[in-house]
Amino acid sequence: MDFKGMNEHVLKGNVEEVTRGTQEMLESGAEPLRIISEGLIPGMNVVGGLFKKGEMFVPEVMRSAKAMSAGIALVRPLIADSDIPTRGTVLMGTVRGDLHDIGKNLVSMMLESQGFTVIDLGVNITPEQFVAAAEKHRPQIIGMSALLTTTMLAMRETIKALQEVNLTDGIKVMIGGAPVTAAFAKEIGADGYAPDAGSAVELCEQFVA
Ligand code: B1M
Repeated sequence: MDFKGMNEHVLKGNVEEVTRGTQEMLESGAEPLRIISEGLIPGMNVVGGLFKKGEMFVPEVMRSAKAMSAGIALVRPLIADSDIPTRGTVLMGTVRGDLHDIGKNLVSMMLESQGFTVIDLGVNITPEQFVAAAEKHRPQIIGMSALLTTTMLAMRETIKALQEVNLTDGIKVMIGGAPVTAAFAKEIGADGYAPDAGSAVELCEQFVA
């Protein structure tokens, strides 16, 4: 399989073919980083664009992300961590009281596919947990997701908690989730709001530019 074929299989969410193609490429001596940058990521780039235009939907995007992840899982052990170029670290979590994680996971997968390192804290993350993790990992970006009109209020508290220990000085805060709006982001002092996974990638790219 060539890189173009691999791009197509990622786009189609073909886990088996991406796995087979990655193995085949590794056996024929292809450089692991090239498999990621030329075989896997360009396919996911197309997915991101189509999703943003409403021409691809959540289940298909998840399938493509799974296919890409299957390839990356095979290549990753062959690459020293220091060799993997990262565009920045994003600390990600669903806020306190909220258990919805499908959108957050999708955003995380899209960010990883675009070269960001994502530290996913999971769901029901308290302001204190966000602060502790930010102190430990010193990310460039903190991402918060909320799907409930009640739990989105925890975003304000989390930002306050981060501000109290001066963590918002060097770290950008991105928020998202169905009930969240750009106006709400502005009101609570977030640095940005993304309505979907594609926009979240674009926003993070702007943050680290
Ligand atoms: Co719940 N739920 N749910 N739910 N659920 C909603 C959100 C709801 C709108 C359904 C409804 O009533 N019509 C409603 C919220 C009403 C409101 O507050 N306005 C609701 C409710 C009420 C509840 C419970 C309270 C129900 C109950 O128990 N009585 C309960 C709450 C549990 C809790 O969290 N404490 C509950 C539970 C659940 C399940 C566990 C059953 C399940 C979650 C499973 C899981 O996530 N693992 C669930 C689901 C699946 C939904 C719906 C049906 C689908 C959500 C989803 O995954 N969408 C949802 C109704 C709906 O939205 N149609 C609903 C797909 C996902 C890809 O989209 O999450 O919007 P979304 O993510 C998008 C963008 O928002 C954005 O990018 C993503 C990709 O484009 N985005 C970000 C998201 N996070 C981002 C972060 C970013 C940037 C962008 O930066 C950091």
